[in-house]
Amino acid sequence: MHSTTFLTTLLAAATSTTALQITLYTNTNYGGDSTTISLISGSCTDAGQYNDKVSSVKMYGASCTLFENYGCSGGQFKINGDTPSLEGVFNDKMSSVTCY
Ligand SMILES: [Ca+2]
Repeated sequence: MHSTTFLTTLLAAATSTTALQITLYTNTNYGGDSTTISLISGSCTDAGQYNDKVSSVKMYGASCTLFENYGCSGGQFKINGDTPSLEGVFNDKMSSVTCY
């Protein structure tokens, strides 16, 4: 009985950590075209049609690392909250992302 309760608790915790979403914007200050993508915690997600176009990001509590190339490789930039402008650091560079 104890082990069943423990497993249920673990599953609930695992499910909650996968509920990550971020919104990518093609302009600064959350302007231009945008897309909200769902992410699995710790997995790599490619930017698709937003490749090399992202200028601001909303995080909804997630912490993310942006990558310069597909497959979470190349240069990295870590963001821990909503970021109204990537200019001067990672503007129009993001090709993939990992969040926690
Ligand atoms: Ca890129």
